[in-house]
Amino acid sequence: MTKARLFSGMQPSADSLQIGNYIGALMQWRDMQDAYDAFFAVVDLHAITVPQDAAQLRDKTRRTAAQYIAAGIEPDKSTLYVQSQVPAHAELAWILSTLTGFGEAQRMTQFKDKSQRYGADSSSVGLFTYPVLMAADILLYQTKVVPVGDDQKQHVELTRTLAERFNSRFGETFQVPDPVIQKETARIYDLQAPTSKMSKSAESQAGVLYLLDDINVTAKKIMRAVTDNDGTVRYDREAKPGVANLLTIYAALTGRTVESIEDEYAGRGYGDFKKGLRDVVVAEFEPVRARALELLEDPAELDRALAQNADRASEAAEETLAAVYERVGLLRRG
Ligand code: ATP
Ligand code: LTN
Repeated sequence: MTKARLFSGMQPSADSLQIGNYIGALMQWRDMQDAYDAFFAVVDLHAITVPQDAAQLRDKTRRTAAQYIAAGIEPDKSTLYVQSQVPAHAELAWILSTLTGFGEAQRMTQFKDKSQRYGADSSSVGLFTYPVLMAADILLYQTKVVPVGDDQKQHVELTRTLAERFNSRFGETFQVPDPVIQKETARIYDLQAPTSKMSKSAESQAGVLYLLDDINVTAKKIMRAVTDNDGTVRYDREAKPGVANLLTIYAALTGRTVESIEDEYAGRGYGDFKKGLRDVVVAEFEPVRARALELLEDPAELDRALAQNADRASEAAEETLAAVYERVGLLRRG
């Protein structure tokens, strides 16, 4: 039986991924890659919807790919590649943009958030059409399953709408994908501001646990995490967001229940709890960091693996794109 297709991606928007990307995305991708025919892209064309430095973008792209591999995404098993190396993404995005309503795109909340952050005048049309490119990513591969955080749910809904619209206008062409929304328990918050989502491009790095940080830096950030004055290790997202967040990380990395961790630290202070968490995070990160840095020492080899995977992706993508061109009525080159 052929496996169902899975697609997901991350933007190369920082030198290092953070623990939220690891728990909320990479760990799940790793677990799903056996059951699905999985495609994981480093979406550099999405990253340039906001200004990037050219040399840094290239570096961040390699670093992101190296961290995918170091976290257990296997390039021989999954198709792990760089989006811009498969031109079909941009080509399909153009066609889908002609089927997307202006108002429909305007309703996308991520655009509203980001354009507010950068100011309406310096927001590009590319930022506006970002979700259409994301739809192209997904639809090119006849994707069935799209694991994403809930912030991306609206984009996957738009993708479904565009697939259905194309299919009804031009004939059955695209698989209509289903989002697989990560559990709330996989959502990680900033250690210094535990009501804001942890983000790799956050302004302050003090509350962000980066995969590639020096282990001592990671340890310090954990020991300095914001808690409260109550002194009991208990999960209460509303009243004790700092402690709840640390418990979430602890449970996600160990596979233990929050209750068993609460029991273990009952009657002990936050210092002990943080030390325990520090040991868990350091043990998890150390090999991943070492492997990523090792991969980055040989960029030519990494580039070769990515190119091979891009060839595999192109093959699958071209099949869909040819069908699309045919149905839309673009004249084939003779
Ligand atoms: P940026 O700051 O560039 O927006 P980010 O760190 O918020 O980056 P994304 O690139 O938007 O992350 O997301 C990549 C993947 O990681 C997505 O699947 C997203 O749901 C997941 N993810 C990001 N941050 C978290 C978090 N704090 N908790 C859980 N999952 C997260
Ligand atoms: N927009 C997503 C990244 C992304 C993606 C995709 C995720 C681009 N294309 C296709 C799933 C499927 C983000 O910012 N997390």
